[in-house]
Amino acid sequence: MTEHGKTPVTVLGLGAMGTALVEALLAAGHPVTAWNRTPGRAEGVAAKGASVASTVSEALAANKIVIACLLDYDSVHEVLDPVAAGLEGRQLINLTNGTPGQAREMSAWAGQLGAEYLDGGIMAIPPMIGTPAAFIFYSGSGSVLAHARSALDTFGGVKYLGVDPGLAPLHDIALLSGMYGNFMGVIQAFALVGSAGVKAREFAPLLRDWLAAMGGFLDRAAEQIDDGDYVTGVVSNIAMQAGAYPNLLKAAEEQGISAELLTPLQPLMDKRVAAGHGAEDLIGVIELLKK
Ligand code: FVH
Repeated sequence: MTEHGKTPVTVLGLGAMGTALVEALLAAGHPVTAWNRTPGRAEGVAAKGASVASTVSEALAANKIVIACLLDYDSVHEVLDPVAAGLEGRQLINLTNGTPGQAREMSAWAGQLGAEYLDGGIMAIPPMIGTPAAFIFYSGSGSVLAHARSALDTFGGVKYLGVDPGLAPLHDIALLSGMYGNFMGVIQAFALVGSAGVKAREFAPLLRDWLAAMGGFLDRAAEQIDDGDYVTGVVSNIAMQAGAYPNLLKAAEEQGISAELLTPLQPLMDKRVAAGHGAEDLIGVIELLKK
């Protein structure tokens, strides 16, 4: 810690996100040592006060807290494997997007090298870093979180999920799954009305209001899942929905639009109905996803 109570941090990776993280740290007064594979990308943060390490070893030696924000876990290993001994005594915080399995593997690997490990899933795009809209899921070593807390607070909200390092990427990927599912429906809706010459700008308010109204189903779905009861109080059962859903596919075909974003749901609905669950809510399909 500096005489001003600021925690010094090393950041590996100066892509769009790594740069935003460094800028947030610098703005809050934390000394930063940064390293990037392509040295030219460090010029911007150097001008703002970061020390630039010319090698990964130098970056690791500079500070106890080491944040990695690289493209993927393979690139983290590519960067750290050749200098693995330098991780001894370090607190590695990996904010690179990955899977729960990758996070658990990296935690075990870091542990064998004498490093503590905290994984993180960033729920923000680079311009959101440092604003109240950003938050990051963390899981793994609670003592790393405690030690690095003032630095991590500069990025946005901190949501700690427990000691299993896989929990942060699990929650990250779950939120992204919800987001991409939403995107798929939105893309399909715009394509469909667009095929009839309706301007996207004209249609957007209708879609926004409709999705906001439908968003209310989420808490009810959570109750049904936790209670394992997909029948009580059902208004629009899956048998009815499975019967109407082909119209979404046919309408796309009629309009000359691909229905490939929508097609996977139909066989799941049909399967659930065929298994005698036609009186249930659509959410019962979740049972078919469990392997
Ligand atoms: N940007 C976003 O909107 C999302 C928001 C949520 C979190 N993601 C994840 O954050 C990680 C970094 O993303 P990024 O936006 O910084 O990505 P890029 O701008 O493409 O920068 C990639 C950095 O990784 C370095 N790199 C790639 N491969 C290697 C390698 N084999 N060895 C060493 N470094 C490597 C790259 O270096 P360079 O190309 O400049 O030399 C950049 O520093 C990511 O997991 C997102 O999923 C971002």
